[in-house]
Amino acid sequence: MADKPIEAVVFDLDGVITDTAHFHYVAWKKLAEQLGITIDEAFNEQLKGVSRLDSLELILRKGKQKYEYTEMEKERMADEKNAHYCQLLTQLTPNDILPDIPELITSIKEEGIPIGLASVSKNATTVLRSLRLEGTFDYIADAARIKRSKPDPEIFLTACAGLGADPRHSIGIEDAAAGILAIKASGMFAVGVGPSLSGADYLVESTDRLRWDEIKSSYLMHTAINH
Ligand code: B16
Ligand code: MG
Repeated sequence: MADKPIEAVVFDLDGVITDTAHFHYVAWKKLAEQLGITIDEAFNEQLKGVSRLDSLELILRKGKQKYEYTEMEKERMADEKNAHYCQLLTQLTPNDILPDIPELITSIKEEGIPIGLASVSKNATTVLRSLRLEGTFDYIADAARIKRSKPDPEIFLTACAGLGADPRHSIGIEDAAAGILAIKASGMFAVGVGPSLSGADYLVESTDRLRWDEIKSSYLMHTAINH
């Protein structure tokens, strides 16, 4: 088995480190209702990993209102959703870090492997601060400077570049379909977290199933087969 060193592990935030997806959902649902559009949890799956304005476009398209608003009106709606989301975020505490994530981070760091964050959320630093995880990541890709949201690989490539890592020797961890596509498009090994996610190289149902030794074995097996 070819033993390629792992150069970096890059985490998604919402849905992997903590579950803010529900807060996003509550805030989008309220805005959608004001527009006479109904969204449910199943529809919300499509919004995971998708930027704020792209999420609004998907909601408007669902309500057949895609062409009814100016760019300025859409910015205002997105701001309103964000204000509500930020208000919900004030409830977030370190108890909201998803199960076994601290142990996983510790195991990776013990091996001297740098870790990065690839969240398209412009609220990522606020979320990290609430979870008391600021300073944990060696590099945080700045969502405000990312031009293309997931499934484009830009944010994962930016995180790898920031860590000085070759994406082909790095691992990405994601809970969203768009995120898995982004990791694969970047050339990284994709770890998926979620009950109904496809396309990942290694998949677990929830974060409490993430074991560093098992991820490493799967990565090594994958590189042995593919290189
Ligand atoms: P914001 P991730 C994504 O974060 C969320 O999954 C997605 O639902 C949200 O619309 C997006 O961030 C933008 O977030 O409105 O806070 O900038 O999964 O990439 O960590
Ligand atoms: Mg996510």
